[in-house]
Amino acid sequence: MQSVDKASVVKALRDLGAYLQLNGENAFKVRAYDIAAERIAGLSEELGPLVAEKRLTALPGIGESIAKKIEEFVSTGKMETLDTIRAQFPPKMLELMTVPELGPKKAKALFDQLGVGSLDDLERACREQKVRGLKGFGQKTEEKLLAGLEIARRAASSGGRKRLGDVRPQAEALLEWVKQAPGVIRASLGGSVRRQRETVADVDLIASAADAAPVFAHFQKFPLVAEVLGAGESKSSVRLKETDLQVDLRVLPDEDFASALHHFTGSKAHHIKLRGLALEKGLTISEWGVFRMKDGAVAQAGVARHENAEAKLPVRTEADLYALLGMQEVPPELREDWGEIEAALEHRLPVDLVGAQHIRGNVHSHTTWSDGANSLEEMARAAKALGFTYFTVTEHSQTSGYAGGLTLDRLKAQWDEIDRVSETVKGIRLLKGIESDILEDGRLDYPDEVLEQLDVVIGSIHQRHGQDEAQMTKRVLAAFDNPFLHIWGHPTGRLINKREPAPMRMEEILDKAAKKGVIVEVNGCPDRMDLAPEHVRLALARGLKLSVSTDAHSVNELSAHLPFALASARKGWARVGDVVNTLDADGFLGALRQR
Ligand code: DGT
Ligand code: CA
Ligand code: ZN
Repeated sequence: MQSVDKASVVKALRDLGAYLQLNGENAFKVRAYDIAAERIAGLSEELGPLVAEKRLTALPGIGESIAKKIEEFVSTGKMETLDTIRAQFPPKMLELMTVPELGPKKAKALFDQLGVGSLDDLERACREQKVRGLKGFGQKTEEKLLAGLEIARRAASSGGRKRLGDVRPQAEALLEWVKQAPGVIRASLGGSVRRQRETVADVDLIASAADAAPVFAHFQKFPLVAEVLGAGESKSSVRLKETDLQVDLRVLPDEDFASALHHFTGSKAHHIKLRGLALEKGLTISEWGVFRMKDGAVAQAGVARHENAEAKLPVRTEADLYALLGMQEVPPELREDWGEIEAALEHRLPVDLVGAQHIRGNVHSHTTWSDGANSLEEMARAAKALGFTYFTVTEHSQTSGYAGGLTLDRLKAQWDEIDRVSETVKGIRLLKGIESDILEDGRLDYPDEVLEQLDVVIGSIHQRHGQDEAQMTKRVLAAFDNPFLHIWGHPTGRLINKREPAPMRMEEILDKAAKKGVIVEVNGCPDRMDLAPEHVRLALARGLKLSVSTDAHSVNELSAHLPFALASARKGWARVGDVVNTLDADGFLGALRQR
């Protein structure tokens, strides 16, 4: 007998189910393979003896015919039915099934009519606009498939973690939906989304109501639900269309809401440390609430046991929970066990983390002068409507020709336009800026006498990301020697789930930024969120100032990007005073010139 592990049996069954689906096999038959796969995956005993003793069919969900196939696979390492059906398709055919919005029928149609047999094929067919011509597809489907394709690729390259920027809009829409459910008293997002992690595996929602059933019924009717994955007494899970996101909703009586919200917000590391502390104080914390333990129970176990719990303590809010431990309330973004528990015990957690209400000016934005979608006037009016008191235009510089970078002549023509728009749009101050490339050797993209005339100079790396750590570090350090550089833009150049941060000796670079008075950007483009929180902390530890920037390329991004910059900054413990664009325009310009 071959030794075949459970995981390969599970995969064989799942693959066979998927191929049968492609071939239009009926849903019950397909589902039977999925059920069998799940059953095997969840087995606590070894597969070998089960097969040898012909006990497979005794497992619920495994019938005669599937049992035979498993036996064949375990004893020969092959499953003939699977091999036969697999041979009918290109080797990467099943990749296609990971694209949200692409069901088996559509996948089969694409294969039959266009020969699409992999993600790459699909991308090509969409880009060449061949898909829209097929019966039942159309231009909209083609666009959705392209978007879904990117999600599938990212998921494959990131172990299934999705970018916060892709997830949050749906998560928030679903929260609003749940708040409308009958009987809901309180509801909140939890988990990594609430903690503003840059990537998330799934979404956690917590709600309180006297009766959970009608809340779950409403939840499952959310228009974007693709599939209901499970429904228990206190938890229901769904998978959403477009993003392929899983969402877990928990519904509890209102008196348990705060402790459940706290539990399902995490992080796990934060909880582990907190629970240890609680035990020392004779308390146990769990998803069920906070309990005082019977006398002597602490010494006895070191492990919390329910039978040792005496009284459940009232926890109306998360602040109550922290107060029971003699601590400051820890904001969700900070709950990562990055030192926040120690700080909260000593009451030295920052109470003035930067928030949207503190941001007075928009920094870093593009218009149709380079690669933006809206005119300068439209951007200025939108920024004003959002309550910004100043707006910095920072187009790309000449080397970034691909992004409409401004030649010297165009830059000067743009200054005239800025003056003209300043005349027509009153009540917001327009600042003349540039996002200059940091060239390969660290020079900026215009001569000093031009840079000198600008209000705001951001220096960013856009090309040659592939330099090694030594070259990249040298390049950035050299850029800081230019006295006209004010802000270091999207410092690491990473694109979340797409491009790794450029290799560089960050601490050495931040040391020099501190010495030279260079301000570090926290870029709010959801692909970037750059600096990341851990680097924000390193910067703040050196007394550096931050610019919380939108990098808006359209009117919409002026408001849509700010929360992501704030998320990264807050998660890195940034306070109001650490951020230069919480100052008014004169204060901001003054801060840039302290170097
Ligand atoms: P994710 O989903 O990987 O992006 O990150 P989270 O933090 O949302 O993790 P998730 O969804 O697995 O669980 C949500 C929260 O539930 C987590 O942050 C803390 C709590 N939790 C889950 N599993 C455990 C556990 O084994 N022990 C403790 N203490 N808490 C847990
Ligand atoms: Ca989660
Ligand atoms: Zn840029």
